[in-house]
Amino acid sequence: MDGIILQGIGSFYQVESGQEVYTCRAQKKLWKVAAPLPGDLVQFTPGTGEEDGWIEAICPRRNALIRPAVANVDVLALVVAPVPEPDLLLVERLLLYAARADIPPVLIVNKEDLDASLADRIREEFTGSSLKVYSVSATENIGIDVLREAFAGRLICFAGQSAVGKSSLLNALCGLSLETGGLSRKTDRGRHTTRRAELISAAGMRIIDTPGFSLLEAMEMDPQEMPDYYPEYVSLADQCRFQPCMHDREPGCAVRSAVEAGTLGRVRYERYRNLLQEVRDTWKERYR
Ligand SMILES: Nc1nc2c(ncn2[C@@H]2O[C@H](COP(=O)(O)OP(=O)(O)OP(=O)(O)O)[C@@H](O)[C@H]2O)c(=O)[nH]1
Ligand SMILES: [Mg+2]
Ligand SMILES: [Zn+2]
Repeated sequence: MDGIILQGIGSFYQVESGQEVYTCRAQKKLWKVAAPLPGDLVQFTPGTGEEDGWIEAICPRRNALIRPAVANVDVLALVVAPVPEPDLLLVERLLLYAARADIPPVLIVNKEDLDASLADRIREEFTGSSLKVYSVSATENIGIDVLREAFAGRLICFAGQSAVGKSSLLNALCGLSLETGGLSRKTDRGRHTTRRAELISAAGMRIIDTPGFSLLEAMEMDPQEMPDYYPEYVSLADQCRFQPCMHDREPGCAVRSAVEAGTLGRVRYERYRNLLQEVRDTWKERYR
């Protein structure tokens, strides 16, 4: 039978097919290629009561991410909020991962009720980029209809720090009551309420809720690729004096001129340069 993996729990996987959810194990030969992920389309034989069901094959993936570990998503929805303190460098890294995996991203600024200015601040940082920024509140039901419309019929993956409200958004969107958690009083960080990535189909939407995280390992990639993952830089690149241009310190760089002129966001550009430096350092370390 054909199905889609909803989640993995230890060595068991929940596979949805039609209206049913089956519990299956994965054959070792699959593991050798890649661990099965939520969003994977699979062929499986359901269990019989006494015997476990088995996943026999994973269909070729359209795309996959390492963090969060998911496959075949249509949109990566990055969630931030005024509390916990937003980590926009984390957002920038996730955008880079998404671009590299060829997954279109959107940004959801949740908890609008606590600070309505955060979304505008972020929009300004992304001046000149086509990143869609939604301003919403999961608990006050602000902007949820707009999201529902944008998400209909697509597989959405939520990602972001713990306690920004990913599960709360899912609840608001689909009328569910997944567990949500507050902030730890000691650290002002999230409590990591969601423990594993889970694909949920409800109310005509398919959303993967994922556990919050705050760190990403340094990206291992050829620094030359970096400018390709910033769409608004790609469209200016042929106007740069040097070809190819890394938009770093090269004289006559059209991207830097646009930042100086205010048509591209300065804060994002600064994060780009910092990430570029990091990618270069990691690459050098590896090929020393
Ligand atoms: N004021 C306000 N609080 C919200 C909003 N949305 C969520 N919260 C609160 O934020 C806290 C964290 O929400 P969760 O939905 O558990 O956050 P999460 O991103 O799923 O967190 P992890 O599962 O730990 O990654 C809870 O106390 C929610 O009630 C909002 O729009 N406004
Ligand atoms: Mg959660
Ligand atoms: Zn340039």
